[in-house]
Amino acid sequence: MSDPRLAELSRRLPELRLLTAPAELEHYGRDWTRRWTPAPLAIALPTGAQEVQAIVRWANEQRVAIVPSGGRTGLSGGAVAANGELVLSLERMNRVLAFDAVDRTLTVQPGVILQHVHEAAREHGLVYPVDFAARGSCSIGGNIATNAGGIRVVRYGNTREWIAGLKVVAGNGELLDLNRGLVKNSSGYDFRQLLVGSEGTLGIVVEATLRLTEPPPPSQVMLLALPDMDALMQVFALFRARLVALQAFEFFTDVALRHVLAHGAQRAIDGDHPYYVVAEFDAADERQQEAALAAFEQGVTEGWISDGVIAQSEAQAAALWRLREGITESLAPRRPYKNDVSVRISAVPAFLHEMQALLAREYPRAEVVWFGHIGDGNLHINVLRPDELAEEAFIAQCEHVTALLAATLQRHGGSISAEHGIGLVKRAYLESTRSAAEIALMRGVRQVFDPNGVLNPGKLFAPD
Ligand code: 2HG
Ligand code: ZN
Repeated sequence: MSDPRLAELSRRLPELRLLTAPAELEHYGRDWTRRWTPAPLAIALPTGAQEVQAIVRWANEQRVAIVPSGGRTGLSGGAVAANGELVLSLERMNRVLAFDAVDRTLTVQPGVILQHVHEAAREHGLVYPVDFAARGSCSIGGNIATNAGGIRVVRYGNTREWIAGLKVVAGNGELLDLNRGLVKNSSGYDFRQLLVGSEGTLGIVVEATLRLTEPPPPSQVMLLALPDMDALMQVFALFRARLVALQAFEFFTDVALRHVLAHGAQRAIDGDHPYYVVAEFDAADERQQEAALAAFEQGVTEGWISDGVIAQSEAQAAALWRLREGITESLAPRRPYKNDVSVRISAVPAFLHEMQALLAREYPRAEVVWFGHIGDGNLHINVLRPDELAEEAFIAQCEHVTALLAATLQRHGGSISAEHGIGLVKRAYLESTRSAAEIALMRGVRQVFDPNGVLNPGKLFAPD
């Protein structure tokens, strides 16, 4: 190790795996944003909490910044290391540690892939219900750091709802055991919840105890074609009122459909329709199935639904889901500029109209793809760079539009980040969602947890 700081780290932790080869720095230094050039100092791959603690203590002494790193599927630059940071990858801390049948909890290390959490829960006849398209590569630690949402929030809420306890190495090197799986704990500030969504700026999760629940009853998946934007929330209200229980209510536009079909998905409804919805709902018995059909027919009669199909098998259900879940991957080669915004569900119709007008005016040439978790008030906007525009000019244009979008969101009481986090991408717009007083308190909290600012500096808010 030619760098004396790394030599000192190796001296203290001779067993610690450290990587410094250029290909590894490149690989671990970026997430899915692909906007920054990775330039970490090195990659550390600890195998346990004590090693993480020793690394954080070393970082405080040597004043080296740490970027905690999971599956790096983030879309906000939260795991980017572009300034000589040590990437602390949790991928070797990937064991399921314990299941407790009485508490109905699963205790895992932070590097466990979400899909493995799902599988481990299922082995015990239960489910961990937070789910989204990156399940095969994102890690539970990253999910916690961003309070990940996904496709079943309508029914189950965000990651935060499912965290019974966390072990965390704070920025000052202390190991904290937060909430210990307690259902009731009225003993002051809940640091466990403070850590959820803190984007690696307060502490590093070294163990998580997750709540599990009963598997949902058998469900059905429906794809609907809608004639206009207003129909989205009309159908949502109808389905929520008439169906026994919605598990998911997702939407995408004809533009999104075009991309996902070009990427290999199968068309399920003929004709041109501007909006589509994938809905999944409990359909345990005939009564529930009939209720769904009746809701569908009412939507058709009202003129809110133009066409629809119900999956007749698991394979068909998966094919319908692919139309929604495949969108991000189908756009990835174009490296879209992304917004991930939310408003209260009741504010969606008014916000959508303003947003549509704004995007049409500001992006006369760029292709704009909308989709997302409309049932949670969460919209994803992916803007594709027109060929004639250079990357830098394109980003500048998108930043300008994002500032306008942030102002629109502020008027509607919304958020500039619904579920992807602020990271590097959205830190300039934090003030549109959080007040100056809140941000001052956030900075104060960070100062207490991480007095030397070694954890993920520059993410969430600009360095002091
Ligand atoms: C999704 O809902 C993800 O599919 C990704 O949150 C959204 O690519 C995006 O903008
Ligand atoms: Zn999403």
